[in-house]
Amino acid sequence: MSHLFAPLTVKSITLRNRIGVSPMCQYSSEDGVASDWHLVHLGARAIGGAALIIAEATAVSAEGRITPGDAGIWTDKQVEPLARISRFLKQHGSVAGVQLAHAGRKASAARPWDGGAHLADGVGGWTPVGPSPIAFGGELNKVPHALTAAEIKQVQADFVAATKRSLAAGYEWMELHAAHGYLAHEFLSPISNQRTDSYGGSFDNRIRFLIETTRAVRAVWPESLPFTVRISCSDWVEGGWDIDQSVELSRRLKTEGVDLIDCSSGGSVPHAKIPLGPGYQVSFAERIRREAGIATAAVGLITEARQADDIIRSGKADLVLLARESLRDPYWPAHAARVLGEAAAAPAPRQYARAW
Ligand code: 536
Repeated sequence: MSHLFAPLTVKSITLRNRIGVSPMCQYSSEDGVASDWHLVHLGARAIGGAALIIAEATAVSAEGRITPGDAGIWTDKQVEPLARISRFLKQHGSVAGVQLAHAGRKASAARPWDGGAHLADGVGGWTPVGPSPIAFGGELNKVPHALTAAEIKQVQADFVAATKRSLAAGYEWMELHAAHGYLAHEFLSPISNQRTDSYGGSFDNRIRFLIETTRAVRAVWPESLPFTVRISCSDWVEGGWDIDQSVELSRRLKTEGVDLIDCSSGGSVPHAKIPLGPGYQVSFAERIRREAGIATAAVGLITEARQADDIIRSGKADLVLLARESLRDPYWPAHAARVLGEAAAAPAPRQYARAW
């Protein structure tokens, strides 16, 4: 028996295997409302056999969007189109996950196919917010408004309201986005957080925003459903956030009722030297799993069935998340099952049975 196709139970939810689709922005919403694109894109990956499908970064407020095309969950009209998608995913055996996000100082950007640079006010852009008035740099050169303590509370209230809507939309797996240089990560990293109040400076202060947000969201998200956090385990820059801090943060998050840490990296600075290569972030998932005693997901350049199976088999992570490989091959789980000699572990939908 492969390990990749062993079920995984987290709280009341059982995943049919260890393969998840990582959240990937589609920049294809209008006013944050999901479209038929999202149904087909995510639905295809449920048919392809993934156990968990985490929808793209979904903004808790309009100003928390990376681009005007981002998904959102700040108003009730956004719920039903998402509910339609989660019903479909569930019908086809997948668990529907949501990734709640606020882009912080990286907000107000053009879609990647429109160049990705910050949009000026008045031509679709707005003033982004962050812990400190420090621009990300490069093409994202807008100086963010530094959130006041009262504004921080409002953002956290937005996360709580978004969590209630996520439940109404039928999601059964929660991921808070605290990675990739977006708002929560901006508080964690000394590169973007130079506050002198209780949200900046010491490690305890820099993690305060995420810990408080986790606590507030956990209080309204059912105890019986999986609650997870994605972090960037390293900024890959001297003096930035790093894996040692990530291990300690993961221990604290565990005591807040977090069930799993999704271990990514990068995003704090435009020109980090990232040692890209197969499974380049897996060692972060391994360390956090071992040293913080919490379940982890591994993500990043995982493309081969045996590679994924080895990650699970050797206890480096509990779950693998595929991103770009899942775009190239929506049927990756079915193909991986065949490679591992377990075709029956990823059965075809009955409509496709004669082709499988
Ligand atoms: C990958 N990306 C992540 C995005 C959108 C753009 C691309 C997201 O989380 N919404 C990424 C990986 C590492 C660092 C930065 C960005």
